[in-house]
Amino acid sequence: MENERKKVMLSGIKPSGDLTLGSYLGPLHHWPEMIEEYDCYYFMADLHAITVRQNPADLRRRTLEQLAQYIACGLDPEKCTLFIQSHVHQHAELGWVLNCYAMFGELSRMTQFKDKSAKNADNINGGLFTYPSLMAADILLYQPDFVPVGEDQKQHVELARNIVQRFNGVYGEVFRMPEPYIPKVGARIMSLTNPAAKMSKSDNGDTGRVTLMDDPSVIMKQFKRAITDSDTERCVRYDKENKPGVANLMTIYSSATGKSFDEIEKEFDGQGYGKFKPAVGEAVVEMLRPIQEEAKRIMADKAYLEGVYRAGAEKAEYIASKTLRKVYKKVGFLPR
Ligand code: AQP
Repeated sequence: MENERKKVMLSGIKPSGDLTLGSYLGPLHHWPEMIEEYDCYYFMADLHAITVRQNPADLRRRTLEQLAQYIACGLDPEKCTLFIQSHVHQHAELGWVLNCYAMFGELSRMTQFKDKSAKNADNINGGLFTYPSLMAADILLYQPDFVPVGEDQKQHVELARNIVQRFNGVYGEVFRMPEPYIPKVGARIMSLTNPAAKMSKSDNGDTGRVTLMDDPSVIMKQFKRAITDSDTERCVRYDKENKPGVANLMTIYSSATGKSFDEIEKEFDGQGYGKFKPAVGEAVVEMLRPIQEEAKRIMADKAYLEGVYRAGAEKAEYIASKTLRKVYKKVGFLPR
């Protein structure tokens, strides 16, 4: 019965680069707590990753590592559905159908398309342009109630909602209307060398990245050379506008230790950045240590990982195929 149905939630990350501190403190960190309350689907968005050229061997490696890291971060495969997007062919199929219900003008307005086109001027492919239709398919196949998204993906969820309205308007209640869910504490982590830009998995020009599996010595080095600001007061104070580098470090430190900005300001009062930056590095090292150990242990057990992604794909496909069957029927495809 409808009122007994556990609310459904879904999210994915592209294996387009090694997961970063941004991937963790943004979405991933908050996923495990959702498992208790929601029926959660978490996937490796490999279909999306190829909108930018990938080295095939690296993509395969990262997809598996990402799965191991999801589990190490607390996503228990017994309690949620973990799968690889390309294993569930309904994503690509519904993506095509929804392309026919997404308007050129809408797709042209997507800021991610504009950003990625600027960054990949030699490869502005159709996939980059129609990415939001595939993302709408990812979402709508599972009829979720909520989609946890970063601020920068909100526009894509809005587009998915437009598609639902358009499609349901023609064919009746085929898709559930998904609500974007922006976790309040889901911090947006900026590059350590350019606090105006998001810390990204795959921006090769960005040297301000910390990945989930970086060695403690690398993490410490990255934080020691993090950009702060050039003002003379050199005090640890949260001022996103005028001290974005310091604000970013405070956000990271706060997420890693649970301390409030007030507490952090007091802790480093009168101490300058020389003490603060290594303290942030140490907090991150300690936060990541158990995840790294667990991810390495899981990664060594390939048979276990294969079992997880096979079972996940089967479970996901069961739901996805139901939605796709309904869609095919509604649009008028003759059953085989
Ligand atoms: N630095 C970040 N801080 C907070 N949240 C972040 N996310 C990504 N980077 C940060 C959030 O992670 C979710 C999934 O990301 P994605 O891989 O699907 O897409 P993305 O936003 O394009 O991530 P990247 O790291 O920038 O990948 P590349 O370099 O390949 O483009 C999203 O909800 C995102 O907000």
